[in-house]
Amino acid sequence: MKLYTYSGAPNPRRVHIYLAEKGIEIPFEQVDVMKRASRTPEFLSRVNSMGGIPVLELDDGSHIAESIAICRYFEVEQPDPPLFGVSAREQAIVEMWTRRIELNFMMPVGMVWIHGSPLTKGVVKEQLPEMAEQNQTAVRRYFKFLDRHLEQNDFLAGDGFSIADIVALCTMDFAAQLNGLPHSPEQTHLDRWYQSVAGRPSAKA
Ligand SMILES: N[C@@H](CCC(=O)N[C@@H](CS)C(=O)NCC(=O)O)C(=O)O
Repeated sequence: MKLYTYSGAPNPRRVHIYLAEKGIEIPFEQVDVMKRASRTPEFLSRVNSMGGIPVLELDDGSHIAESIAICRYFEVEQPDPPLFGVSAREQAIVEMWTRRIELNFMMPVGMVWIHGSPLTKGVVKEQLPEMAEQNQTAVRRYFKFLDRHLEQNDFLAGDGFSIADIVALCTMDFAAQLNGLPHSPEQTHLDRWYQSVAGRPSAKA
């Protein structure tokens, strides 16, 4: 078993944090996505037909792509501590927040990265600056939404730390560190949550 990953990339980082929370150690292999190493004919045909990382390679030679699918694999293999909820209600709430963060938060940050970053200029076919601007606005709006939600909740899905917090933390750091979009410390509820999750030992994974 091994994980194809790339240090500093937000989607593989979800898996690294998740594994650290579980205390699971597996070997990994770096794939330089900035050099399009996950888009070679060999990688596309043998590892992930969609291109991109993370990808988990199992001992039988099969591959699982998508960060959340990889974490779900380990959740079944090692349920404790639970990071996808336990009861039907908890699992649904965790799923709800994970999907919200991926679709309404990570997606616009990704659009800012693709259309507004000098680092992706040579990699994407065409950058559309107005696309970057629109999505910057969407990200800033989402910070406000999260701040309001976290006024009433310790963690995104309620009382307990979950995969939804991991996805949101990776998105926040990606927004701030690579896209110049930090949250405001005046968003005190979001900031309290951020300091709490970023301060966990797993966040250094
Ligand atoms: N939805 C996927 C997204 C994977 C993804 O976009 N990975 C990025 C790195 S953060 C990547 O590999 N980009 C390079 C490429 O797609 O060629 C997941 O959650 O794993």
